[in-house]
Amino acid sequence: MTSNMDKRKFSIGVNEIIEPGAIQDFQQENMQQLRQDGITVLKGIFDYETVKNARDIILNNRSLFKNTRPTPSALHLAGFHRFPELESLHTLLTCNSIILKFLKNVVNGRRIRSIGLSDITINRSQPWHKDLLRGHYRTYLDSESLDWHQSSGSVFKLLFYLQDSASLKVVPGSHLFSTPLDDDTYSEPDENTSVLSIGVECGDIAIMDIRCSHCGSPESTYATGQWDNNPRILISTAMGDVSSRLTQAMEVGNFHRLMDWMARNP
Ligand SMILES: O=C(O)CCC(=O)C(=O)O
Ligand SMILES: [Fe+2]
Repeated sequence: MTSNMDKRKFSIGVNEIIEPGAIQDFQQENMQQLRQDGITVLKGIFDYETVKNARDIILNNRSLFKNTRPTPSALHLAGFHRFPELESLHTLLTCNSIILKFLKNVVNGRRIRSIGLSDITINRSQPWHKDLLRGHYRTYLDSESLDWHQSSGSVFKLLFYLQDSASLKVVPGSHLFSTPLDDDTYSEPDENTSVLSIGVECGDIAIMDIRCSHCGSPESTYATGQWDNNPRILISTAMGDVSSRLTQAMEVGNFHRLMDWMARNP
């Protein structure tokens, strides 16, 4: 881990250090950003010990992961919440009171739940895409479930980087551009599109509308072996409004995609 991270002091749960009224403001600003750009960052949700512990658990269970990229140190486990060794890392996100309170506000007070779309990646590159079901799986999303005009959104990705990171790039507002899901090239920005780089410090949680176009690091970042000994780790999962058609459609389609991922990576 970076020395920068070692030096950081956390006094978080945010609840303990911010007045109740101020929490509202903090969430209000994040909520507006999520609606407008399709992404926001909740600062300092987890402390250093929690991040360090999560890294240790993941690195001690590397045998559960699959190498699905050219770089030998690149590892991925789809549906990690199903493994007892890693399940506590899922509930860390899905049961966190600040994250839950925020998401509940975003969906106008309705109940939210996770949908089975969870991943842990280690040193793994990620080209431009949306987290919606794409390619062959896009047929699970019909016009009733996927509404590009609904600014508030109903399914969100929670991204927990286990080190300071600036790998994530998004096209702000792209959650509201109707985009074909046949092929990820439609999600790539052209030279006239502005791209936002999302910097996070370890302990922060990025919350992204799953309709938002985004990418992570290129393969070249990891190919040199520079991160072999101090790997870059990302935990993510998705949560959605229980009453939303998109929540249901994503859950069904992702289940089939996950079964295919397992068949490809026995
Ligand atoms: O590697 C990154 O920063 C992006 C990861 C990503 O696309 C995702 O978790 O959905
Ligand atoms: Fe993604």
